[in-house]
Amino acid sequence: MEKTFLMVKPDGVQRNVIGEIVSRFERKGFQLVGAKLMSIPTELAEQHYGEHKERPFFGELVDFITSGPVFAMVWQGENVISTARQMMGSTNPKDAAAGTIRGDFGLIVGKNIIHGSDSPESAVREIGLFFKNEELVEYNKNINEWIY
Ligand code: IDP
Repeated sequence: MEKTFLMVKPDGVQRNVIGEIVSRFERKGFQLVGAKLMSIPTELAEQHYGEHKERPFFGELVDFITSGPVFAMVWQGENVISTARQMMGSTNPKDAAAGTIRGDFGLIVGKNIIHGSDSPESAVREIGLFFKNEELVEYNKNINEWIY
Protein backbone atom coordinates (compact mmCIF):
# COMPACT_ATOMS: atom_id res chain seq x y z
CA MET A 1 0.00 0.00 0.00
CA GLU A 2 1.33 3.47 -0.90
CA LYS A 3 2.83 5.55 1.92
CA THR A 4 3.60 9.25 2.26
CA PHE A 5 5.41 11.53 4.68
CA LEU A 6 3.33 14.39 6.10
CA MET A 7 4.47 16.91 8.67
CA VAL A 8 2.63 19.60 10.61
CA LYS A 9 5.15 22.45 10.51
CA PRO A 10 6.05 24.60 13.56
CA ASP A 11 3.32 27.14 12.70
CA GLY A 12 0.69 24.38 12.57
CA VAL A 13 1.80 23.02 15.94
CA GLN A 14 1.61 26.51 17.49
CA ARG A 15 -1.78 27.15 15.84
CA ASN A 16 -3.24 24.01 17.49
CA VAL A 17 -4.24 22.26 14.28
CA ILE A 18 -2.45 18.91 14.77
CA GLY A 19 -5.72 17.25 15.80
CA GLU A 20 -7.72 18.85 12.99
CA ILE A 21 -5.16 17.74 10.39
CA VAL A 22 -4.91 14.17 11.73
CA SER A 23 -8.70 14.05 11.77
CA ARG A 24 -9.01 15.09 8.11
CA PHE A 25 -6.72 12.28 6.94
CA GLU A 26 -8.42 9.74 9.24
CA ARG A 27 -11.89 10.68 8.00
CA LYS A 28 -10.73 10.47 4.38
CA GLY A 29 -9.93 6.80 4.98
CA PHE A 30 -6.15 6.87 5.21
CA GLN A 31 -4.32 4.91 7.90
CA LEU A 32 -1.71 6.34 10.26
CA VAL A 33 1.37 4.11 10.44
CA GLY A 34 3.83 6.37 12.29
CA ALA A 35 3.83 9.68 14.16
CA LYS A 36 5.99 11.72 16.50
CA LEU A 37 6.38 15.24 17.90
CA MET A 38 10.01 16.25 17.38
CA SER A 39 12.46 19.10 16.99
CA ILE A 40 14.31 18.94 13.67
CA PRO A 41 18.12 19.21 13.91
CA THR A 42 19.60 21.72 11.40
CA GLU A 43 21.39 18.94 9.49
CA LEU A 44 18.15 17.01 8.96
CA ALA A 45 16.35 20.19 7.86
CA GLU A 46 19.09 20.87 5.29
CA GLN A 47 18.83 17.29 4.00
CA HIS A 48 15.03 17.37 3.89
CA TYR A 49 14.97 20.63 1.90
CA GLY A 50 18.13 19.76 -0.10
CA GLU A 51 16.41 20.37 -3.44
CA HIS A 52 15.94 24.05 -2.46
CA LYS A 53 19.61 24.62 -1.49
CA GLU A 54 20.19 27.20 -4.23
CA ARG A 55 16.92 29.06 -3.66
CA PRO A 56 17.07 32.52 -1.99
CA PHE A 57 14.69 31.43 0.76
CA PHE A 58 16.65 28.29 1.75
CA GLY A 59 18.13 29.83 4.93
CA GLU A 60 14.75 31.18 5.97
CA LEU A 61 13.17 27.79 5.31
CA VAL A 62 15.71 25.90 7.45
CA ASP A 63 15.44 28.52 10.26
CA PHE A 64 11.66 28.24 10.18
CA ILE A 65 11.38 24.44 10.16
CA THR A 66 13.84 24.22 13.09
CA SER A 67 12.16 27.07 15.05
CA GLY A 68 9.86 24.81 17.06
CA PRO A 69 8.52 21.27 17.23
CA VAL A 70 6.92 19.61 14.22
CA PHE A 71 4.51 16.67 14.11
CA ALA A 72 5.95 14.11 11.68
CA MET A 73 3.68 11.40 10.28
CA VAL A 74 3.56 8.49 7.85
CA TRP A 75 0.17 7.74 6.30
CA GLN A 76 -0.82 4.95 3.94
CA GLY A 77 -3.64 4.27 1.52
CA GLU A 78 -4.66 4.18 -2.12
CA ASN A 79 -3.10 7.18 -3.94
CA VAL A 80 -2.21 8.76 -0.59
CA ILE A 81 0.68 10.83 -2.04
CA SER A 82 -1.35 12.77 -4.60
CA THR A 83 -4.57 12.85 -2.57
CA ALA A 84 -2.76 14.27 0.47
CA ARG A 85 -1.25 16.99 -1.76
CA GLN A 86 -4.78 17.87 -2.94
CA MET A 87 -6.02 17.96 0.65
CA MET A 88 -3.08 20.26 1.57
CA GLY A 89 -3.77 22.77 -1.22
CA SER A 90 -1.38 24.96 -3.22
CA THR A 91 2.05 25.80 -1.76
CA ASN A 92 1.06 29.46 -1.32
CA PRO A 93 -2.02 29.65 0.94
CA LYS A 94 -3.24 32.68 -1.01
CA ASP A 95 -3.76 30.36 -4.00
CA ALA A 96 -5.01 27.37 -2.00
CA ALA A 97 -8.69 26.51 -2.38
CA ALA A 98 -11.01 26.87 0.59
CA GLY A 99 -11.51 23.46 2.12
CA THR A 100 -7.84 22.55 1.80
CA ILE A 101 -5.56 22.66 4.82
CA ARG A 102 -3.46 25.58 3.55
CA GLY A 103 -6.58 27.29 2.19
CA ASP A 104 -8.32 27.04 5.55
CA PHE A 105 -5.47 27.75 7.98
CA GLY A 106 -2.66 29.70 6.26
CA LEU A 107 -2.04 33.15 4.79
CA ILE A 108 1.59 33.30 3.58
CA VAL A 109 3.92 30.90 1.72
CA GLY A 110 6.57 30.90 4.46
CA LYS A 111 4.01 29.72 7.03
CA ASN A 112 1.88 27.20 5.16
CA ILE A 113 1.14 24.76 8.01
CA ILE A 114 1.94 21.39 6.45
CA HIS A 115 4.50 19.51 4.36
CA GLY A 116 3.69 16.50 2.20
CA SER A 117 5.84 14.38 -0.12
CA ASP A 118 5.31 15.30 -3.78
CA SER A 119 6.24 11.97 -5.47
CA PRO A 120 6.82 8.28 -4.70
CA GLU A 121 10.60 8.93 -4.74
CA SER A 122 10.41 11.81 -2.25
CA ALA A 123 8.02 9.84 -0.04
CA VAL A 124 10.55 6.98 0.28
CA ARG A 125 13.40 9.45 0.84
CA GLU A 126 11.55 11.54 3.44
CA ILE A 127 10.11 8.57 5.36
CA GLY A 128 13.69 7.23 5.55
CA LEU A 129 15.04 10.57 6.79
CA PHE A 130 12.49 10.94 9.60
CA PHE A 131 11.56 7.41 10.68
CA LYS A 132 13.38 4.20 11.54
CA ASN A 133 11.73 1.05 10.20
CA GLU A 134 10.77 -0.06 13.71
CA GLU A 135 8.85 3.21 14.24
CA LEU A 136 6.40 2.29 11.48
CA VAL A 137 3.51 0.10 12.61
CA GLU A 138 1.80 -2.37 10.30
CA TYR A 139 -1.69 -3.31 11.50
CA ASN A 140 -5.10 -4.25 10.15
CA LYS A 141 -8.18 -2.10 10.51
CA ASN A 142 -11.47 -3.89 9.91
CA ILE A 143 -13.03 -0.62 8.74
CA ASN A 144 -10.85 -0.88 5.62
CA GLU A 145 -13.45 -3.38 4.33
CA TRP A 146 -15.83 -0.39 4.16
CA ILE A 147 -13.29 1.89 2.46
CA TYR A 148 -11.92 -0.46 -0.22
P1 IDP B 1 5.54 22.29 -1.23
O1 IDP B 1 5.77 22.39 0.26
O2 IDP B 1 4.12 22.64 -1.59
O3 IDP B 1 5.99 20.97 -1.81
P2 IDP B 1 7.95 23.50 -2.36
O4 IDP B 1 7.99 24.28 -3.65
O5 IDP B 1 8.61 22.17 -2.30
O6 IDP B 1 6.42 23.43 -1.92
O7 IDP B 1 8.60 24.44 -1.26
C1 IDP B 1 8.92 23.95 0.02
C2 IDP B 1 8.52 24.97 1.06
O8 IDP B 1 9.32 26.13 0.92
C3 IDP B 1 7.09 25.48 0.95
O9 IDP B 1 6.17 24.64 1.59
C4 IDP B 1 7.16 26.82 1.61
O10 IDP B 1 6.99 26.72 3.01
C5 IDP B 1 8.59 27.26 1.32
N1 IDP B 1 8.63 28.25 0.25
C6 IDP B 1 8.39 28.03 -1.05
N2 IDP B 1 8.52 29.17 -1.75
C7 IDP B 1 8.88 30.13 -0.86
C8 IDP B 1 9.17 31.52 -0.96
O11 IDP B 1 9.13 32.12 -2.03
N3 IDP B 1 9.49 32.16 0.21
C9 IDP B 1 9.54 31.52 1.42
N4 IDP B 1 9.26 30.21 1.55
C10 IDP B 1 8.94 29.53 0.43
